[in-house]
Amino acid sequence: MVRHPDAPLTGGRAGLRRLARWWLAPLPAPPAALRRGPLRPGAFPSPLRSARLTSQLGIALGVAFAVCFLTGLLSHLIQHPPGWFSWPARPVWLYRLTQGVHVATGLASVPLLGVKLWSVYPRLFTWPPARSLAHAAERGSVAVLVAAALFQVVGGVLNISRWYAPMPFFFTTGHYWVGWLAAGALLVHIGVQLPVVTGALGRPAAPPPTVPPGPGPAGLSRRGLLTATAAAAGLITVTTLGQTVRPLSGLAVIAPRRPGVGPQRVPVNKTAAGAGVRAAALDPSYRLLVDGPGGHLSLDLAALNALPQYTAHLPIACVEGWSAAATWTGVRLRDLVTLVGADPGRTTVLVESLQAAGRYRASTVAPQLTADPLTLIALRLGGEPLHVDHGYPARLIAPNRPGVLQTKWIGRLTVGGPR
Ligand SMILES: Nc1nc2c(c(=O)[nH]1)N[C@H]1C(S)=C(S)[C@@H](COP(=O)(O)O)O[C@H]1N2
Ligand SMILES: [Mo]
Repeated sequence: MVRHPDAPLTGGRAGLRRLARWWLAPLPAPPAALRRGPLRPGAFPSPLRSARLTSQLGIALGVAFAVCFLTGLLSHLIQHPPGWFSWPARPVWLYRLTQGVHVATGLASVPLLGVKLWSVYPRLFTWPPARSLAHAAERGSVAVLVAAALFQVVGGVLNISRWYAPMPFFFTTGHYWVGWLAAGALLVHIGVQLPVVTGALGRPAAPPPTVPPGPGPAGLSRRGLLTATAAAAGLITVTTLGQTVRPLSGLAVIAPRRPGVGPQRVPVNKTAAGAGVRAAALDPSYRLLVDGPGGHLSLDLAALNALPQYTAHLPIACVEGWSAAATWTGVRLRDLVTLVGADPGRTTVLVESLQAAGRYRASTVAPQLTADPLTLIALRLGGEPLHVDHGYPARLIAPNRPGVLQTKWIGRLTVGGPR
């Protein structure tokens, strides 16, 4: 289409230009009488704050958040697998590693986020609060990022401390969706701040500020602050890794679980009493029901013990970041599946607990894991019958599987059950 040279700019481009002008137009100045307290000029004199410090902390925090987000997303996919996703059964310790890294990077973010927020919080009192609508929107996106980051870190710490009272919502769902919110807000933030970061890190560090004469302690240097922050992040990581890595267990002073502490030297998340299954689990008339396309079995403990027994050395790897390896003995799931006339490599198994209610009373085993020789209906732990808190009379233990899916106190197996 040929436009007449004298025709006025109409439609699309002119409209966009008008929109941009409106968006970037200076807003009226707020009354100067409001400039008191933290809003007055020079309210935050610390010479430690600089674009360079904030940039360095931001990069460290960005890396920690990215690793934490990706490992968290992985954990979500493993627990709620969409059709395109499959999680391998080997190496048996992979989930232990990825979830340990998720919790460790989340905890390392606590001091990083604290110091980062300290380095920028004077900007809360920026004057004027909004120069333009674009500036206001940018500040709004930072508010979303800060709120989401705090929600994730505080919620995560409350969850691994098993202190659910301050969270009147289901933690896992909230943590998952706010994780996406934080990731999106972080991308916007990086996009907006990238020029500032490259500028601040591209030029040499500013010379140390000249200290005004007079008494007063020598201030902390930027390097000193960064070292202290890194040391705090490292210390938190080491002291929580101790809840998984046996040689570090003596250091696990802030971790809620320790390897080797618990019945049969394995930690417990939910006890039999807590799940309300103690009586049913200890009932001598216990039977494991197995329903399949070719038959139904009702097996008492003697019958289960009479089947071929296998031993596997597999970890319990809790989503809360602790994990413990143990030696389990019992019946292969695939043997039971074969007994009720199904092909283990082609069928899912719904594993249901004697526990009447609760989110983790049931789990589904995918075909690949059903056929795996290491997937056991365990009857023993470390050679002894399972402690009731570990799932006596029978519990599921499968390789490279999150702890929440290692169902305890099994009452029924439905072969070919819903995925
Ligand atoms: N029936 C049932 N099984 C369950 C749970 C539960 O609450 N109910 N908790 C799960 C969780 S969260 C973990 S981490 C493991 C822990 O197993 P352990 O207590 O033997 O260490 O059990 C899993 N099996
Ligand atoms: Mo767990």
